[in-house]
Amino acid sequence: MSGKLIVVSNRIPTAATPAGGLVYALHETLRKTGGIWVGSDPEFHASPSRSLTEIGDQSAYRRLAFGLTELDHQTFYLGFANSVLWPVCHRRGDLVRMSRRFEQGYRRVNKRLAQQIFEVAKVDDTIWVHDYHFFPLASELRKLGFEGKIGFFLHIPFPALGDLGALPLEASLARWLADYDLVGLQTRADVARCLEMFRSELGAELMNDGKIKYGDQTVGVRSFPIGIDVDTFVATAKRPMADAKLAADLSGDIVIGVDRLDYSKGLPNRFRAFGRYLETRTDKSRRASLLQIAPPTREEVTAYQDIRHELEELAGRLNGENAELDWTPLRYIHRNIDRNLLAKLYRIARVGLVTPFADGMNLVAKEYIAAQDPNDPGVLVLSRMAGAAEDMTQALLVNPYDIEEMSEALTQALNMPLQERQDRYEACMAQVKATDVGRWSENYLSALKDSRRKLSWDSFS
Ligand code: GDG
Repeated sequence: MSGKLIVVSNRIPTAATPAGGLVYALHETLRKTGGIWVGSDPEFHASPSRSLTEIGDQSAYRRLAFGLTELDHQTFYLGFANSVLWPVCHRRGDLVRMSRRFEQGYRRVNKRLAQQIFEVAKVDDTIWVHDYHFFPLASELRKLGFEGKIGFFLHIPFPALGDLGALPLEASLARWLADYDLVGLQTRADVARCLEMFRSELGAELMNDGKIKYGDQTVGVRSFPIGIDVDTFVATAKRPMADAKLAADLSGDIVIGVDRLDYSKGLPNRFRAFGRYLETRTDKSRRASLLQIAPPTREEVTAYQDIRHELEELAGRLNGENAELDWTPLRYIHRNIDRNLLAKLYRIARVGLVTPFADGMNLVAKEYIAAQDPNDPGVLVLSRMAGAAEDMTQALLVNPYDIEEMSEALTQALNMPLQERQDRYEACMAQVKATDVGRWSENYLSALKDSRRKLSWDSFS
């Protein structure tokens, strides 16, 4: 890469070495390449300045923050990004909330951010834009005259053609994405949907090398399945739990679920399936318990308040009906748990239960596998609708709408012989290693480097 790398994501990490998969991977990438990370920092929300604000005293790369006004927060972030785009991409058109103000806010923030980035970008710089908050960013940068490379990576599912109808007419994903050099998606199924959109909405032509041709330009569309920082996670999970009392309290058959409390994650059906498992188990003396960690997210959006209430009611009922004086079948924790502890909890759990209705990839599935003891691994029960299921086919794949099937999968997982558990674990672990997040960012950036947006004349002959 000749110029510098500029990474754009919704939130910018404020800690010197950020914890957590994606953020950590981008940090590592920038640490090696140098460059700039641009993202929003709530500290600057009250009084956003016109230009980006330098934060921290990073040596390897710079961090530049943008602020959002309260109106931006309501319309761009809670509104268009999380009450229109998120539900559309997760096949929940029924949860879309429409408002012209949302759309205006989304455009305003993207336009302003493009201007702010344009002030610091040089033509040989490479800009890597992350996620649905910033679909129009390349279009806005091109309008300002930026001709350098701009890549996009979508972390969530690419919507089906039919679902795109729920977007306002002027919000054309096809036109927005056509201004990038490379559109990276999580799965091959996402790529197929994206190509179909380009073909049908822009009449774009699919070329032999997987690119699309639109006017005199081309756009690469490829899948780059994201993963985790495998070595660090394996090492963390292996270390013994410091709290001996906690370790003792967690003995027995633990089934674990870890998800932001989001309606896309299928939590109510997971609770129902666990309840069904408890009802149908033949050995009533066996006391499996479900440990569900579900930290809050986007609490100002009504749909998130609704899912929280639904889950609290289900949790109360499940424990009311099944608990014994000395046994609580469901432990539901609506708080953030420390990442090191999380790794160890995965390791002691006999089953990892990952049952979203729709999910770009789902890193929890990969974390659960990476945390297992290869000599005595637990079993991953994974929704077919998660991006992770495209390659992790040796997990116990389930339909997240089918309570009975999930309950049967739990029974199968809790009774699975060691050899089968090891075979499945090894197959899944091979996939987890193949998609290590360090390689993911290298692969993406090398594909972006090789991409070429403008068609040269000889391509027309
Ligand atoms: C989006 C896409 C895609 C969760 N609770 C706690 C906690 N977590 C961590 C997990 C995991 C991460 O959050 C969640 O990642 P997922 O991939 O499962 O889901 P999303 O947040 O929806 O992420 C998704 C991803 O982007 C990456 O491209 O895979 O499809 O929706 O790392 O461990 N971490 C800690 N405490 C918690 O309580 N420390």
